[in-house]
Amino acid sequence: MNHIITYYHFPLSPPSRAGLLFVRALGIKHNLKILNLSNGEQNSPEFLKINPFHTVPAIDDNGFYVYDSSIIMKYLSKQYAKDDSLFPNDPKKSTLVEERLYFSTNYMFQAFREYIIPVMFRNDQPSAEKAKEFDQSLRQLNDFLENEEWIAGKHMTIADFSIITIVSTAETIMFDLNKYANICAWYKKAKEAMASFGYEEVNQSGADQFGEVFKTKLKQFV
Ligand SMILES: N[C@@H](CCC(=O)N[C@@H](CS)C(=O)NCC(=O)O)C(=O)O
Repeated sequence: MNHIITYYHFPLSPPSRAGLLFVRALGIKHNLKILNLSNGEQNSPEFLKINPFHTVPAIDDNGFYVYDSSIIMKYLSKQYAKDDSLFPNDPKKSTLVEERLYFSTNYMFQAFREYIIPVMFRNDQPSAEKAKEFDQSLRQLNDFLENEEWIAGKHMTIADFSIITIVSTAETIMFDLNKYANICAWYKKAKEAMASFGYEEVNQSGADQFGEVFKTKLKQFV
C-alpha cells in the first residue's frame, strides 16, 4: 500500500492500543490523531461521522471508515497483511479467534470497565465485587491458556493483541497476575514477540499512564 491511514487514538484506552500495536505489527503507514476523551473530543461532529458510537479506536483508510478494535484488526489483516497468520482464513481457526475476541470485548473488557469507570469518572471507591468479577475473567483466560501457546491456539493472532492490552493495564492497577501461571507464561512470551512492533512505546506507556491516573484517584481514600 502506498497511502497513509488515519488512526484515531487515545493512549489510555486498551482497545485503542491493541489496534495501534497491530497497525505497527503490519508496518502500515499511519497518521495518529489523538482524541482526548477526557475533553469529549470523541463527540465532535467530524469524528461522529467516522464513528457514530464515539469510541476509539477508529480508522480512516482513504475514505473508508472502520471502528471497533476487533473489526479494525480483522479488516487490516484481510486488506494488508502479507499472509493470514494473524487472522486465519480457515473457518475453524478464525472462529476460535472470533470466540476469543468475543471473550475479550464482551467479558474481560466489560468487567474491566465496570471496575474502573466508577473510580475514574465518579470518584467512587473501587468495588470489591467488581474486582472479583474481573478476576474471574483472568481465571477464565488462564483456563483458555491451559496446554495452549497463544490465546487462540498454536500461533499468535489478533486475539493476543486484544487481550494483552487489558491484562497489562490491569497489572498497573494491582491485579495479581502471579497466581495465574498460564497467563504469566503467555504474557512474557507475547511481550517478547511484540517488542519489535513498539510494545513498550505503544502499549506499556499507555497502560502505565492509565495506572497513574487510577492510583491518583485512589489517594482520596487513604
Ligand atoms: N468495543 C470497542 C470499545 C472501544 C471503547 O470502549 N473505547 C472507549 C475508550 S476505552 C471510548 O472511546 N470511550 C469514549 C466514549 O464512549 O465516548 C473497541 O474494541 O474498539
